[in-house]
Order: sequence, then structure tokens, then C-alpha cells
Amino acid sequence: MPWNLIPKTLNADQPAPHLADYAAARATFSWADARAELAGLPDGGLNIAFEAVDRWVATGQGNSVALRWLGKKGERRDFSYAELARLSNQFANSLERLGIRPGDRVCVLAGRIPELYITALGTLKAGAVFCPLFSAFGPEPVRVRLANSRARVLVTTSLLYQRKVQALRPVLPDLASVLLTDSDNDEPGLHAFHALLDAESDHRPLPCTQPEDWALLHFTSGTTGAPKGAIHVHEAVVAHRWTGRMALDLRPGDIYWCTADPGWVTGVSYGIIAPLTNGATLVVDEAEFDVRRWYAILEQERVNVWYTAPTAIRMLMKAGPEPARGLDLRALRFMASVGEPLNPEGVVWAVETLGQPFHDTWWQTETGAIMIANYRSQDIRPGSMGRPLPGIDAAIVQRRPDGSVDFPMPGEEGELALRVGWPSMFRAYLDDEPRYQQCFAGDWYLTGDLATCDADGYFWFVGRNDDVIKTAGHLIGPFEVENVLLEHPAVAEVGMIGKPDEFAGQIVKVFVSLKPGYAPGDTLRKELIGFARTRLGPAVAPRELEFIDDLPKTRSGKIMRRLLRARELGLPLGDLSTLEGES
Ligand code: 6R9
Repeated sequence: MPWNLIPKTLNADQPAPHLADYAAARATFSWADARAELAGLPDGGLNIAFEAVDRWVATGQGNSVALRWLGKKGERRDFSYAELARLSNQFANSLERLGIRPGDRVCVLAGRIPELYITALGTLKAGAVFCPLFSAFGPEPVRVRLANSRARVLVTTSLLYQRKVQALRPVLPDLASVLLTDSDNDEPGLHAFHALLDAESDHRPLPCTQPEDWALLHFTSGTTGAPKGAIHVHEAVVAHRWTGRMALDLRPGDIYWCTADPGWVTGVSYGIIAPLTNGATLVVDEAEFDVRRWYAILEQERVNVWYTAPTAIRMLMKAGPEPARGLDLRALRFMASVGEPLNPEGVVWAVETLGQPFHDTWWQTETGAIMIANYRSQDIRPGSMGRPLPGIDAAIVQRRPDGSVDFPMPGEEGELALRVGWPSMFRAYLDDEPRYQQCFAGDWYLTGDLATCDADGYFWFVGRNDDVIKTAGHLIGPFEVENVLLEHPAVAEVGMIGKPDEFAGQIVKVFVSLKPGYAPGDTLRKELIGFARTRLGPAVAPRELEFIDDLPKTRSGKIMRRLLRARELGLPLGDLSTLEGES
């Protein structure tokens, strides 16, 4: 099969794609029209959770399945839209009883359990801000995010509480209430989630949020400083729903599976909001990746639309064709991928093994929703992220020293930029307006990704223009990792890089120089990796650690991770005289 083009696979027995004619859709689209398709609230109000669940109850579809939960131990539980509406009402009422006011932050630290989804929806109904924390984070990333969000409420499990939060309570004065999903005991500051909800009415007046009220807080990493808290508002739901329709081809009644964890943006925008606002049934698998389990879910649940990530695709490829043999995937209409570059091999492999290609999509925490995609109605250029959605203007730009931007010739590399004005654009970095402003040049939001655009308008990912890395689809910043290692008495300096990895895309690798009196060796290496793992958690901690006498630095003392990367890859180190002069 030629790798330069994968023809679209449209079966006659499947419904026609929502986005049939790309050029026409771009020409006629307006965000106002997309907005008009939502139910909305009196007096111009808008609420993500109302659009996700209550509107379906109001139009008589309350009995259809909103959430199908598959537990680790083989449990299976369906929640109808009406049930989710009632449970999220009870949660919102509980928040009010706990004194939570609109704008207060409610965090969740949990695996993919039903309570997480109830928390997300109930928080939004109460007008509070939902902030998910990845359950595989260690105590340090949890502390930083709870502290910086000034969370008032945390929903978690007893085990995660004991391991990661309990000891932090004295340094988290804002955290008034912790709700445990699996406990019956109430003590000051610690509540039993279910008992609390059971004591509340499952009715509520309509939410009173306005479109620009804060709704979601997602922490994301940059090269320097603490993680940035990207704020999204209720208006974002316009983009969640629209992109779910156009890029993922979602429709009411679909069985839809998004494999992303809600600890990250994909697991919220497309693991909760997009499917529910499109009236689909959301499949949630509590278990971790497992080849046979995943194929069984696709087949047995008769998944129609599947949204996953390149790391998982590479793991499926590694398992070979045998586990996929004989699978009945006739229900599967559309497969898409996000989060890391999707290798052309993965697209071709999927056609050969699963009978249809993966469609790459590109977006970020800051964009809130898919911006660039390969569409069901279009042939695929494997390796390309696709073309901008109707309503999205993307361009390749080069920053000028004065802060403005240039538009290079077609095909030339530059930074991927998006014209401001789409509904799910982040509205702030929490408490960091200067950093927010740095992301913009005039009308353009600068993404920090390097890319090219070909003559037909397809975008091709090149890399990032900072030192943040993606490992198994998770965005990791060097600051958090290096900072923790610097707390160890033996460590003088640390530099983190992403080391290419066949499956995870990249793994976290650190270079460490030691303080006088410490000698490199295997025991110390293991100790340092263990030290980092205990504090950061397995998802963030370095997998490899190399001792080095001196870390390359600029004259102003900044560690040059670029040189560490070049050294790791055996690449030429470039013109050191200019690099040394960087500040
Ligand atoms: C949704 C999400 C964003 C960064 C982004 C880019 C990388 C995302 C990609 C991709 C190549 C794709 N990225 N999609 N790289 N091809 N299709 O992943 O958000 O965690 O904020 O990460 O991920 O570097 O800037 P987030």
C-alpha cells in the first residue's frame, strides 16, 4: 500500500460523515451557528454540565446510557443520562452544603471511577471550577497542584489520600474538605462521598453560570517554573461539542471510547464533555492498557468511535496481528489518535490489521479542543496532523525579535499559530498574566510547536520549541523533575531530556552532576531514581539517570538541555560558540 495516501474508508452501511465537504464547511461555518445548536440557559447563561446531561433529560432521552463503566475486576455498570443528572445534582448540592462558592476549585485525584465523572459534572453545575489531577502523580506534583489551585475540595480514594495527601494537609490551608469515595466515616475535614450525596436532594435549580465563567483548570508543563494552570470557561463547550461532531464524527447513540485518563485534558474534553454533549454512550475502562482486554472492549461493546494515542497504538502493533485475528469490528466507524506524533507505520498497520486507518488530530491543553484533524470524509496523508477545523485558522509563523510574527513561504518550518477567537481557547494561566500574554502576537496564539504546512494546507509536526517532553502521551516539564532531584543531598545539578523510545515516544532521562564527596555508581543511581519515584510518581520520574561531571550551561548559567539531547542522540553539537552565548 502506498504510504503517501490512505484512501478514505466509507462503508455504505455506515451513516454519512458529518463533515462531508471540507471546503464548503470552512466557507459557511460560524461559531454563532455552532453555539445556536446548544440548549443554553435563561438570560444568556451557559453551563457545560447542563449541555452534557440535563439537556438530554429535558428532551426525553434521559433513559439512554451516558456512561458505561467497566471496572478492573470485571464489574460493569451503566449510568443513564437521567441518573448522571441526579447524581451530579446531589454532588452540586453537597458542595453548597460544604460552603463552596462559584469559582472555587474542586480537585479530583482518582482513577477512572464513576465518582470522578459525577464530581466533574456536579462541580460544573455548582459553578465551581473542576481541576483533575492524574492519579499516578506522586505527592510532589499533587502538592504543587493542590496548593497552586487553592483547592477547597478534593475528591479521592482512601488509598490515594493516605499515600499522597494526608501528610500535606498542614501545608494546604485552603483544602477544607476531602471526600473519600470508598469510606463510610466522617471526621472533621474528611467526608464519606456517598453518604454526603445520599443526604442531598437530587433536584437543583438551573445552573446560573455565564459563558465566560471559569469552568475547568488543567495544569500543564512549561520549560521553567511551576506547572501552568490553564483556565477554560463554560463557552468552551461550543467547541467541545462541535469538534466532537466534525473531527470525531460523533452522533447520538454512538458507543464511544476515549482511552485517555481524565487526569489530562483529552480525558476531560473528549473523555467526558464532547461525547455527552453529542448524546453518545461513553465507555470508561478503569483498567490499565492490556492488548486482549482492549480488543475485547472494542468488539464486545460494539464501539463505534475510538479515540486513542500513539503509545497505545505502538503497543498494539508490538503485540502483532494474532490477538486481532478474527475480531468483529464492524461497528467501528472511526478511529482517531492524539497527543504525540502518529507514525505513518501506525496508520498503515491499522488499515492492514484492523481494516481502517487511525486519523491523527492535533491540539493542546491551551486550545481546549481539537484544532487540526484528518477527517472521515477525506483521504489521509500518513504522518500529517491534517487540516484545521472549520472555524479554526492555523498558520506557520516565525517570531521577530520585537514580538511580532512573520509568515514564511509555504513548506518552510516555523511555529504553529492559531488565530484567536475560538470558544475553547484558554482564558488565563492561573495567577500568571505575563506568561499568558507571552503566548500571543497580535491576533495569533503561538502554540510552542514547530511544524510545516504543505501547499494543500496539511500540517506536519516537526517538534516542540521548548524542553517539555511527551512520555506515553503525558506532558512532562523539566522543572518539576529537576527540582525534586535537586533536593537530594548528593545532587549538584540536573538536566532532563526526553530520550527517544520505541513505545513511549520518549522516556524521561536525567543527567546529574554530584556534589563534592559523592561518587557516581550503580547504588547511588538506583537511590536517586527511587528518590524521584517516591516523590514524583511513576508517570513522571526518570527512567534513566546518567552521571556527568559538568552540565553544559549558557554564560548566564542556564542548563542547555539541547546539548544534552544532542549528546544522547550522537548528533553534532552545533556551533558551541553561539550556544554558549545564549542567555
Ligand atoms: C491534547 C494534548 C500538547 C502537545 C502539543 C504537541 C503534542 C498533541 C499531537 C502532538 C504531534 C499530534 N501533540 N497532539 N504532537 N502530533 N497529533 O495532548 O494536550 O497534553 O497539552 O499536549 O502534545 O507537542 O503541543 P497536551
